[in-house]
Amino acid sequence: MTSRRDFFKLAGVAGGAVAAASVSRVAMAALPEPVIQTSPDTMAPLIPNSGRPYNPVVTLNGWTLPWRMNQGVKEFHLVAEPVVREMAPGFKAHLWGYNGQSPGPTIEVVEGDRVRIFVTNKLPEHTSIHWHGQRLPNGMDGVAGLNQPAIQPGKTFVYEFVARRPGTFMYHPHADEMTQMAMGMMGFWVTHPKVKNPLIDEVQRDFCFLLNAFDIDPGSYTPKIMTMLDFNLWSWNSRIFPGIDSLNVRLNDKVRIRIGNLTMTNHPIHLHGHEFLVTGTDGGPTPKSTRWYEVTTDVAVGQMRQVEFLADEEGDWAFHCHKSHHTMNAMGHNVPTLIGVDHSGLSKKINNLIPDYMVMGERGMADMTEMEMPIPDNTAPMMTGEGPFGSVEMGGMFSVLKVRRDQKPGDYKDPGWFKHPEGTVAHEYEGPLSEPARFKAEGGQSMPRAQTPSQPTEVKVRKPQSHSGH
Ligand SMILES: [Cu+2]
Repeated sequence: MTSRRDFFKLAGVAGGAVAAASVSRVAMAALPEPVIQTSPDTMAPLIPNSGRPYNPVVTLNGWTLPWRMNQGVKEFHLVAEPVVREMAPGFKAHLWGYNGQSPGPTIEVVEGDRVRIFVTNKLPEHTSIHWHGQRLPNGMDGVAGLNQPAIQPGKTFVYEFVARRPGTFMYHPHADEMTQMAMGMMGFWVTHPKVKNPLIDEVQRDFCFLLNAFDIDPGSYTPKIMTMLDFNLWSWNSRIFPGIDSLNVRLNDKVRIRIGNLTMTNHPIHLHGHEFLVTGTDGGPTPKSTRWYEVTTDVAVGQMRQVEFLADEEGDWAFHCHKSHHTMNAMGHNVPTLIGVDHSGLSKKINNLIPDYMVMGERGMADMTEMEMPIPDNTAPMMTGEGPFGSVEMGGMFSVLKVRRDQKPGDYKDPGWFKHPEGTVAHEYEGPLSEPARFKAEGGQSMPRAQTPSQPTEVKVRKPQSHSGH
């Protein structure tokens, strides 16, 4: 496995002229060494060492792919391959992705750059890459069968085009898409402006992540690819809360967050404590006359939204999808509760037919030991995340924007929990309670009904049982 440092040495990316000069002409003629990254941590921004300068993005729980310059062309090497992604601490999923991870690394270039991307297929089936949103020659658009032959297993294809317009883009397969995207194959692409653009402000922090979703039964490792809507893991960059890193910024930083949606439903993304402007979509920067302040923006399927705000309120601010099912993890959704049901011996029999089969125990999860395997050791609690005041009771698409006065410029380290100034935290009221004053005509109506039913009707809210219908 090649580390990023090794790659820099090999490719002369960070080493500058000295290292580049030491790379032989033979090496330069070959394709760049692929860089593999398996850590799920948010990597520091990749400061460009060659080509035009720009303020790099930070990919939540992800990283940016290093490149090499080859006679003025930025060369990248993506490897489509099976990966193991830690979706949250203690929970690993067997996905497909690029260069060791799902999603793949972020690709960052500058408007006007000529880009050459080598794509090696190490999957068991053919693939292709579509560069979602880009202006490019038709034969580079990556729809297998339509624009190019599919990339067969073991083969490497080359894509080459000029990044013609600045903005936020995505990449994903356009071959057996349903399987490959359900397995986690996708990545982010940012094209920075070449010169100062009146519609693109300079920011101090620039974050990006993809919205994606998986259907992985508790205790198993591989997503079910046929699922259309009823996913049980709603993730940002294939991570679920509390596995999603916080977005750490300095007080009064101007912050940009770029969000792409490659799930099969929309996600109203909501930020606490601040108002933001939607400054860009897949089509590029939005005209200033179309911008207004919001605290939630809906990111529809296949869309990208870029939001910007001034982080001028200190604290730990929740940042999440506003669909409450999407801030929960697996378990409990369509998993039958068998407490009180006698199924003694049943799971053992089923296990002979389906080795990975699991049922919930009749007295609780402890009965799982009947199967001579541990209770599901590869799942995430439905709602979790220990905060400074107790459980946050969230999962899925949830994170925290941490705004701190003493966060150093360019420092993305987690500053820990916010220390609230004295007297600024909601607390229990301990004084005397008076009787609530109620309306005299409580329960009455402005216009009385002509006929009164003999029995009053009372309905009970039934807790939702599945995700279907959204
Ligand atoms: Cu959502």
